[in-house]
Amino acid sequence: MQNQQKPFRLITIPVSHYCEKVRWTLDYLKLTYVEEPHMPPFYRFATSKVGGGTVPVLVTEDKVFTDSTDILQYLDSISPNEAKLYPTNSQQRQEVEQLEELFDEQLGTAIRSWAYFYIVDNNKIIKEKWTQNVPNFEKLLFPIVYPPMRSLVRKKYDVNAESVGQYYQQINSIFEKVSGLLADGRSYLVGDKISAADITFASLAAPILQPPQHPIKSSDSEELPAEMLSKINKFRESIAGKFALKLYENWR
Ligand SMILES: N[C@@H](CCC(=O)N[C@@H](CS)C(=O)NCC(=O)O)C(=O)O
Repeated sequence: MQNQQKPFRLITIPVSHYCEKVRWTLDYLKLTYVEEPHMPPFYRFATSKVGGGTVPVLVTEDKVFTDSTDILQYLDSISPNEAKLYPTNSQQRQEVEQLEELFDEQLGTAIRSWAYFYIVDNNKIIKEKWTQNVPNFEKLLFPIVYPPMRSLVRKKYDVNAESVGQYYQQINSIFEKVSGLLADGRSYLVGDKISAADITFASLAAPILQPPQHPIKSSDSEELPAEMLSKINKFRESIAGKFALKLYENWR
């Protein structure tokens, strides 16, 4: 049970897939929270004020959580048994945790670098992505702030023609692993109910699947480079892609 009086604070960059992982979990668990959406680099003022760095950051009355997995584990610890996203069976819990770590460390990062490669030079697309739901003054500053940040984004996320193929392969190999797990006809990645592994997979894969139920609007298909769009369509048609899209349809 949410044993605090006030709603949680969730500091986000709204389009961030790690933020979506936490937002979905809060919605799924029907916990009350207020999202504080910011654009890069303004989110830093909000997160550093509470001792954090990257987003998402969850602020409770007692504690600040600065990593999406720590946030999910905390939210799970205050949720009733029937809603838990981490199985009570220790073998299954370990499987969920291992998958969540794989998706966090290797899928979310690869998708971010791969996707930026196609759009980093397109100010219109980046503006649409970065400024959804953020305060107006941040939105107004986008044309000044983004051009000098572009090279930082490239550097920080290793966005370049040499690495893009390797990130594409990394995404494909995780999609193949997920498709393999689903080959026995199971409905969820671990056990017989939705878990943190499913929510993590679907939310981190969302940027390359563009589920219609996602709370942040996707780019219009016609705006995306043809090569990116054709690969997105392939991801959407894969077994793992269809699985994540179904999770969005049924649970988001
Ligand atoms: N392991 C972290 C990753 C979070 C993360 O990479 N957040 C990105 C947004 S997608 C971020 O804050 N980037 C800005 C930065 O690194 O300063 C988590 O799961 O919370």
